[in-house]
Amino acid sequence: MTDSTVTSRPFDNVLVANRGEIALRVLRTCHEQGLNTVAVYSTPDRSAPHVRRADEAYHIGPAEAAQSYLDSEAILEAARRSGADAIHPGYGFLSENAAFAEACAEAGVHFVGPPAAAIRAMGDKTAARQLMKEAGVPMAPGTTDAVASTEEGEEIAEDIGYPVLIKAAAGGGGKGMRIVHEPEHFAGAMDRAQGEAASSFGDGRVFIEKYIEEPRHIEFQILADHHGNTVHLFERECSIQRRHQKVIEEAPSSVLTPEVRREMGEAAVAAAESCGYRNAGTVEFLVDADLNYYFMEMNTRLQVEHPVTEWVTGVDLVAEQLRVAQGEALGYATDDLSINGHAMESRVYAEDPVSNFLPDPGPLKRHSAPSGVGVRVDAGVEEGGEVLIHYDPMISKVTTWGRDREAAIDRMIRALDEYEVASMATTIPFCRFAMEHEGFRAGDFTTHFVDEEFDPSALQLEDPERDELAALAATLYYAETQADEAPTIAANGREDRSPWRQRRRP
Ligand code: MV4
Repeated sequence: MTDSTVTSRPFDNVLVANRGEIALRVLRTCHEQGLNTVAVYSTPDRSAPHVRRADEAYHIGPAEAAQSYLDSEAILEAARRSGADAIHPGYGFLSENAAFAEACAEAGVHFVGPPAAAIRAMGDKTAARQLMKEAGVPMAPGTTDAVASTEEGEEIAEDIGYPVLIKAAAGGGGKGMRIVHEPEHFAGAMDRAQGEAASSFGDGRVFIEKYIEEPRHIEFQILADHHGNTVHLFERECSIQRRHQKVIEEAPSSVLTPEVRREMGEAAVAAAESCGYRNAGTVEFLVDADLNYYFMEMNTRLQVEHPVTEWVTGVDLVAEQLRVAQGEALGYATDDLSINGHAMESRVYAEDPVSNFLPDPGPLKRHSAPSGVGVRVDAGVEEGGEVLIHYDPMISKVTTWGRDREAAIDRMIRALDEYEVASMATTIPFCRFAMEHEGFRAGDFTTHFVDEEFDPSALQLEDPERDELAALAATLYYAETQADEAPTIAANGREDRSPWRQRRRP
């Protein structure tokens, strides 16, 4: 059954409404498909790699995202001037903005993503839970409607049993969420949750869920075409998070049994079909120690961590998004796919793990990314470039593939050790800490890993100032001597060829 809405008209000119690594990622697949590409850029991004890499580029406004990458009019104007017949939103910015998806349709430009209705349905967490209930998708016990009063909320919490979570209906990603352990704290928590929801989302509605203790975050990649085919591409484990920001992801999860994987995959497909989903999306679940799984949210966009799924399935998710948006059928089912090996991803943020992951944006004086067999780096900045204060401080994503989880982890350690970044602190030492952490290596961890297992003092990093000096000294050193002298021998006996590496002292 083909959607009446879709008109199968191939693209030849795609505008990428984003910046950084995801813009480059989408441009690469477009160029591989011989498509003409259009970039948009804010003033400080004038000489950014994505601008140079696109066939043409349009300035859309000043640094502030609201006047540039979030300005749908400016982006649609660029589409009109470039004759773009499709817009790929990437992730973040306008990627989950239903009004933008509609504005694209009105402008006769394909929005490479789901229908506006699906974005809206999954954007409202109570509407999403209502649909999951009808679709029989397991959820944490709780309400599917907003709670009308504190009294009603207290009754429901009694029924569910403490601890409970009060969540914002318009929320997501942890914003507007309150854990309540005792009845006497409920009323206060409800007030604060409603207040925060109203201020953050302009919608003070909240709902209640049973609090799942020590959960893991496991999500399923979905692809749905306009011909009634919805498939899943297995799961990603994303439990290593700090303040609801993922730092390390992997595929597959080390804890799912084939049976639970099959069940969760079917639940994810049912979740997508329940809202008429099309294109690429992700269904997030919480999984407890007994492998009970509960629908949490559905992300209606391509995810940052999509490369780990690409590694283990061999599927280019952006290519599939473009094929689906051009009206093509997927042409395969989940059973035609299989998980090959294991993939790991480390997010390299310009953040200082020693000082509570404080952002550390600024000029990137030294940037030499690792490569080699089984290593992929999606970087959005380059040496001599800058990590701008206006946007997410992600420098790159390092993904490694191994025939099994241990091989992928050991390859990640090699890659992180090879990575040279100077003039700012990064999350590389934290990712290295995790890769060596006994519990992580054993696959025994939850969403509480960072809070419970990570103590910054364990890193004992070289101080950045000394690093800076070392980097400049090394630049001069190599310039003068071209490294023909014998290298210095570090404390662990290993040749310390370059002081740039932000590794932990042994
Ligand atoms: C939960 C939960 C426990 N029980 N819901 C956090 C953000 C949003 N994705 C939902 N989140 C949670 N919802 C119930 N019923 C725990 C979290 C949670 C969490 C989830 C995934 C990954 C990291 C997390 C960190 C804190 C809380």
